[in-house]
Amino acid sequence: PFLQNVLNNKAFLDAAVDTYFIDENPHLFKFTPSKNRGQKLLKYLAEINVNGPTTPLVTNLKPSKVDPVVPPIPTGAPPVGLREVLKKHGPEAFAKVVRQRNALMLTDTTFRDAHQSLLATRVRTYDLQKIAPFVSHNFANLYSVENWGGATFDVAMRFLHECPWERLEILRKEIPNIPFQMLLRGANAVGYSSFPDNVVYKFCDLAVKSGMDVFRVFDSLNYLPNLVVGMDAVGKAGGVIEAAISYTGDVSDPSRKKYDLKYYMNLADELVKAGTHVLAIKDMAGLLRPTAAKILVDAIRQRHPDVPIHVHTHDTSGAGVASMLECAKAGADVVDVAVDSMSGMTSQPSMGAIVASLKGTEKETEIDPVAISKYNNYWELARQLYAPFECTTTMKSGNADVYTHQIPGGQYTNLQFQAYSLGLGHKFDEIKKAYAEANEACGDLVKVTPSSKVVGDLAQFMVQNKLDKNSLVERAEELSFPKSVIEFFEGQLGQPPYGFPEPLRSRVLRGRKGLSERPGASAPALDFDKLKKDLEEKHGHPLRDVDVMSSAMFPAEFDEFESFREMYGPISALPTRVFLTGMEVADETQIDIEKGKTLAIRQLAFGKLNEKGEREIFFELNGQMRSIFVQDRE
Ligand code: 3PY
Ligand code: ZN
Repeated sequence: PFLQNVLNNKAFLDAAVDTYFIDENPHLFKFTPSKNRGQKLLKYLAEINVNGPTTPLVTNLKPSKVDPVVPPIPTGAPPVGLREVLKKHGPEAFAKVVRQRNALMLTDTTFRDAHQSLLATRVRTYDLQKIAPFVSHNFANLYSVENWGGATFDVAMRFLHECPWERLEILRKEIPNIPFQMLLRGANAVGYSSFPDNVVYKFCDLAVKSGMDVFRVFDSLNYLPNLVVGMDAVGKAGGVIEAAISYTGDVSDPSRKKYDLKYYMNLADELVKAGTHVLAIKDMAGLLRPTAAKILVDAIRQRHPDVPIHVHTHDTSGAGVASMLECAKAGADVVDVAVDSMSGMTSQPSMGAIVASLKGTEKETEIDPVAISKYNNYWELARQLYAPFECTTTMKSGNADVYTHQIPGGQYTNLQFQAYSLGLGHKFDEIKKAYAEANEACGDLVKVTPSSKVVGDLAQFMVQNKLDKNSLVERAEELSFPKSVIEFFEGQLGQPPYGFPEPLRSRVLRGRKGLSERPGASAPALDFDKLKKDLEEKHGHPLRDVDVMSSAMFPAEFDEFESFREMYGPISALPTRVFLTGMEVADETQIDIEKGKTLAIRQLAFGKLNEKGEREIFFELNGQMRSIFVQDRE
């Protein structure tokens, strides 16, 4: 850069300079320090080579050697999408347009919930960015692309060593036309417990500024005060409020006393009254059978004719497509789907199947099946890169048991995997039964992050201690319960709709008084300026507000992410196979670290262990030989 700057300078070229040139043109001599990114990446690759993946791989399957192929993308601007209405006329106008459409609209969850449910949330920005322009050009009629929130936020930092905000910003550039959607855990934002209110408000504000549009706001107990904090924060930030009814039980079963139609109608009324722009039914475990879907959507449609209804489900039982078709018939405006090769089982129902099923009907979607097929091919191959995280190593099919145990999609694959990896695969059935009993012991809860963890932890505790729901209550005073269970009974998650079960609560609390109001209400506001100053001091460079927000929610994870990036450079630019499992001798890879700057890396050799317990790994970096010493921790 130095020579280019100088040699292009007119005064210099005209030789009209003397020794004052340097004094008069100091800007020409300011160099950006070499960031040494190539060397850092080599260090990362050498580290994996010697000591194995830095990201824990869940199974021993290897990433496929075949790279996903991006279908051709037209040049020029993508077609206008629904986002234009939102940006020009605001959320109310957006909701009106959605409600007026005849076609069933779709949200594509492939970028978020599908891989959260099937691949342990591990899909990287790298692979999302590549296919994003295709989505922008071919699916401009989508209601939204769900690509953020839920578990993606912390998993990005924790396991992928990438910044969640950068993901959002990058995708926004690639997809300017389609609304983006995220999952907001109410007063927990994208965390696992309540934050001070000012954190939730600022989070939503930054999210909108970074490109987020539609916020599905839920609470794991359907606790209205928690929901309202999230809704209000979204509204103030200028986002679309999509308040969610988290669905459990079975409204088609008249013998059930809890979570009946009256319960849901009442909640729907409250959410509409609190100003939701769109009403979501969030069926996180896939419990909404087709008959129940019809009853519930019908009833809400009648009562709130002007409010768009958006339904989310998981296909765990295999009845997801059937349920979504019933929703469409009953007057839902939008349903969630995932591209075929990322759909089914604990993920969302298939986009291709729903589009095909509605062809020629009143609700025919405006999505092109040929484009779906191309999109599907990309994901079929991309999914194979994430083979180490495949839920299908243990889960081979859908399973209608879900109607009994009610375990949400992502948690089901986690629990099943845990059981298998402990050699307890044959006991998984017992864990599912315990989950159902633990749920009853807690008073029959809505189960979704984080209440699902309470029930899951209690289930495992019951299996370990050979307890059923009766002996659990009998022995409660002497048991040392998991932390999440104690916090639930303390009221740290909020108040469950049918109250806390007694005498279990008193026995768990042992004389302490639980909270009876919103947990975040009493939390002191967070001082962002101070946090920013402290963090900049700690990490030795300026930070953005979004970084400070990441730290506000996940302090330890943010610190680790920062140090990791400092040490290993732009690893988010590595192709996924290389990122996960590194290179082998003679492998070559091209890495675009910024526009117009590519590094070519070839691994040359893997050295013997020296007397210091290190190995020397040899690479070629843009034609030059480099070597890295790594301590072998074996
Ligand atoms: C999450 O909170 O991450 C969920 O996906 C809940 O369904
Ligand atoms: Zn979900």
